[in-house]
Amino acid sequence: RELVFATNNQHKTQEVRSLLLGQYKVLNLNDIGCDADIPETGSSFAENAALKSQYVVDHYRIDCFADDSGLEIEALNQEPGIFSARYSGIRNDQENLSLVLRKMEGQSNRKARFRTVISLIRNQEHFLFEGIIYGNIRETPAGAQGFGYDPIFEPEGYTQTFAEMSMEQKNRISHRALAMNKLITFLKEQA
Ligand code: ITT
Repeated sequence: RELVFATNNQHKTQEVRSLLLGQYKVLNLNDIGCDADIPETGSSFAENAALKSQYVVDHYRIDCFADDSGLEIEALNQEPGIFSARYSGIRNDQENLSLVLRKMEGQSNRKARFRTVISLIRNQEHFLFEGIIYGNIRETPAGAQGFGYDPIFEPEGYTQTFAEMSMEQKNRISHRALAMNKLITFLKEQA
C-alpha cells in the first residue's frame, strides 16, 4: 500500500516514513516527479496544508496528504507560526532559528508549542488532523538531530531538546507524530 505525501521536506518525509513503517510505503513530491514549490498563500496551517494536498490532486489526480507545521511562541504573538519556513526572509533553518533566539533575548516567558496540521484528500473528500506539543524555547541551541527549530525546543516534561533526541524518541511525542497517529487511526477505520 502506498500513500503520497505532498512535501519537499526530506526531514518530514523521514519522520513520516518511520511512523508508517510496515504499514504504508510513502512517496513524496520528488518520488512522483513533482519539483514544484507549491504556493503557501493561506492564513492558517489548515489552509496551507489544504493548498498543498489540493495542488497534487489537481495536477496528478492522486489522493494524498500534506503537512503544514510551525513553531508558535507565546511571547512573540505566536510567531513564527505559518511563517516558520521563511521567518528570516529566506528558507534557511539556521537563520530562522537565530532570529527567534535574538527576538527572545531577555524574554522570561519562554513558552511555545509546535503544531502540525495534516490535510488528507481521499476520493475528493477533505479531512484535517492536528497535533500540538507544548514546551519551552532554550536560551541557546543544543543537539544536532532533527531539523528546523528542533535545537531550541525543549518539550514539557523533558530535559532534552528535540535535536538531542533520536528520531524514534521525537516520533513518540512530537506534534507531527500526534497528527500522523490521528491520520493512521482514520485510515484504519476506513479500511
Ligand atoms: P513542505 O511545505 O514541502 O512540506 P516546508 O519545510 O516548507 O516543507 P512548512 O511549510 O510546514 O514545511 O514549514 C515548516 C517549517 O517549520 C519548517 O521549514 C521548519 O523550519 C519548521 N518545522 C516544522 N516542523 C518542524 C519540526 O518537527 N521540528 C523543527 N522545526 C520544524
